[in-house]
Order: sequence, then structure tokens, then C-alpha cells
Amino acid sequence: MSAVVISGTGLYRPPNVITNAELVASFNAYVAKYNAEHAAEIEAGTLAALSPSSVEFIEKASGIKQRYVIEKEGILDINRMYPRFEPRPDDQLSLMAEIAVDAAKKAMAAAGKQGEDIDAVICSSANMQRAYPAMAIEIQQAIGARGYGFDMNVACSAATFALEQAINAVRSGSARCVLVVNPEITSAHQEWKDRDCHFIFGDVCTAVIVERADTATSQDQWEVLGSQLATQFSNNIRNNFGFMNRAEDSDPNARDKTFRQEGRKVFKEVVPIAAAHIEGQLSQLHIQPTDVRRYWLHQANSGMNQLVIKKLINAEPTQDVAPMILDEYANTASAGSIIAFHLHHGDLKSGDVGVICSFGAGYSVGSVVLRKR
Ligand code: CO8
Repeated sequence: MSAVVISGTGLYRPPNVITNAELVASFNAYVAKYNAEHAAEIEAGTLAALSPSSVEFIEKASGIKQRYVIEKEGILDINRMYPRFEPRPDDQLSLMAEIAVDAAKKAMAAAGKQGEDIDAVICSSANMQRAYPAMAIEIQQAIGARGYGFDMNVACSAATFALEQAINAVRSGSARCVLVVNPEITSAHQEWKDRDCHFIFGDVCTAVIVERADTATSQDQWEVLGSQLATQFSNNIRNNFGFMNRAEDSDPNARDKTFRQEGRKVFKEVVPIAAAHIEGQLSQLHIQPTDVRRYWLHQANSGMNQLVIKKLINAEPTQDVAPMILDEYANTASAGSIIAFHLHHGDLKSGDVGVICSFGAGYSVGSVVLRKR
């Protein structure tokens, strides 16, 4: 059986930045307007006043300083507070496919691949733009790939779970070279009106080429030593938006139809799950956690990553051991650990071992152990 390698990655970064200061100014203007409009009910005690947000809270609680978004004006408009996307005709490339193709072309260039070299496309993301046809098939056509394509969703672990499918497809021989794309347009399903989570997410797309080692020509190859997935049901991160909303006669704009979470519970419960997961996988591979040169972890909260690393190596984490990209990109759902890998692997040497690991909604955790060739 041929070894499997990651031979190229690509990143689409949206053109617009929203800083915490801009976000909080807009949110607090919305809060002032809401409270003024509902002054009588608030005074009578029949409605709770909304509380303002703060830059200090956001940075201290999460480590996030800004986020990239595809469209900014609609989000900051206090009479709207979600992005404004133009609907496109069916014969035009859809937005999600467009950002996926951008990231895919960069990953293909890094791996030295043409469209015809790719024989499977997996589009994996926390939310799909439509039900069907699969986004992956539209992307497959746009890049001129052969074979097959399919979509999948495991929320924050969508990328690592897709990597395992790609690795297994190459190992089993059902594909020789797989493109995995993670277009995360989180701004469309983030709740920008809720101060508990309005600062969390950003838009982005990542792409990874997974192929047989004996066909890889890239200068930058990472052999897959193993991948491991685990899930455990939890309602602590949930979004009830779905195709049955209409049949249920429920309000499509109700609060439960966008992202919501019990952030503190998630923090407490997911940290030990993630640390134990990585430790267990490394142990099976006879690798000590302290012998791992770099951890490319899910990017949801800087404190969470510090605790995971402390549990693993019993030392203070540094940017060198576990690089954070959260301050600049915010939480990009499944793409976070892949962005960290994409931006922070160039300095590693042949033989160095690294771990990509995601954790989040589901709960779900996925890890891929790599060795630089
Ligand atoms: N400004 C000021 N104060 C605030 C704000 C704010 N914006 N928000 C909350 N507060 C207040 C609270 O009301 C609370 O006040 P009080 O003590 O009086 O009740 C106080 O600050 C503390 O609030 P929290 O306990 O909520 O604060 P935390 O320290 O727990 O920090 C975090 C909140 C940052 C959310 C933190 O809990 C966290 O990061 N948890 C982990 C979350 C996580 O990892 N989630 C994973 C989600 S991502 C995922 O799985 C993908 C889902 C699919 C993608 C969806 C895309 C849209």
C-alpha cells in the first residue's frame, strides 16, 4: 500500500476586516436603539434590556481581535446585522464554490497538480449553501477534476473528518489524489445580535491536496502517520436551521435558527476530550506528546488551546509549539486548524512530527498526525 501525503494547501482570505472596535460600536448602537424602542416594556419589567458588548471582554475571554468577512456593510448595519449577498443565477458559479475554487487553485499550485490529476473532491463545512446539487460537484467541474465529489458536515471538525475520508480513499485505491475544501461562510449563520457570540466567527476557505506518496512531486510533503475521529452527542452548540422548518411552521428567523452555544460548558467539556483524544492517538503511534514538534489546533478560544497543550506537554504553550491564528481570523469553524497548518509549517524539518486537531460542535474531535518528508 502506498504511503499517503498532504502535498499542498491553499487559503482564501476575504477582503474585508471587522475589528473588535468596529463590531462593538455597531452592536452597542443596536443595543441603544433596541432599548430606546422598547423603553416602556423594559420600564414595566415585561422585557429585559439588552446589555452592551465590550472590546476588553472579547479579547480577554476569547483572544479574538478581528475577523475577515466576505461582506461587511450588512453586518455592521444596525437595521440588518447579517451580510448582504446578491442572489446568483443557476448558471453562475455559486459564492461558496467561488471561494472554494480560489483556495483549491492555490493548493493545486502548491502540490503541482492540474484539475485532471484530481479524482475526488470533498467539500466539507459547518454549513452548505444549498441542499443539492452537491457543492463539491460544482467545484469539481470548475477546476476540471475527474472522478467524484460529495459534501459533508461535522461542524467544527468538518475539515479533519474530511481529511480522514480523503486519506482512506487514497489508501484503499478508490482515488489517487483528493481535493478537500472547507468553505466557511460563518457570517451568514452567526448571530450578530447576541452579545454572547457576536464576536466569535469569521469567513474563510481552506483547501488541502491528499495523494499517494508515489505520485507526489511537491517539495513540501507531509506523510500521514494516522488519523482518528470521535464524536459524543451534545446540545451545547446547536443550530436548528433546516429543510423541515417550513413544514414545522416555525419562524425561519427565530433565534434557534442561527448559531447558539453554552460557551462555558463547551470550554470545560471539550478541553479534556481533545487532550485525551490526542494523547490516545499518539500513544497508539508510540509518540510522546513532548516529541511532537508542532500542534495545529482548532481555533475557537486561546485559553482552550493553552489548556489542551498544558495537559499534553505539561509546559506553557508557545506560538512555536501551538500557533494561534485566532486573533487575526477569529473562529473559522472547521478551517481554523488547517489555516494554522497552512501558515505555520514552513520552518519544520524533515522527520518533524506535527498534529492537526479540531474539536467543537457535535461534540466532535478529529486528529491527523503528520511527519515532514
Ligand atoms: N461583552 C461584555 N460582556 C459579555 C459579553 C460581551 N460581548 N458576552 C458575555 N458577556 C458577559 C456575560 O453575560 C457574563 O456576565 P455575568 O457573569 O454577569 O453572567 C460574563 O460576560 C461572562 O460570560 P461567559 O461565561 O459566557 O464568558 P466566557 O468567559 O465563558 O467566554 C466564550 C465566552 C468566549 C464564548 C467562551 O466560553 C468560549 O470560547 N467557549 C468555547 C466555545 C467553543 O469552543 N465553541 C465552539 C463553537 S464553534 C463550532 O463548534 C463550530 C460550530 C459551527 C459553526 C457555526 C458558524 C456560525
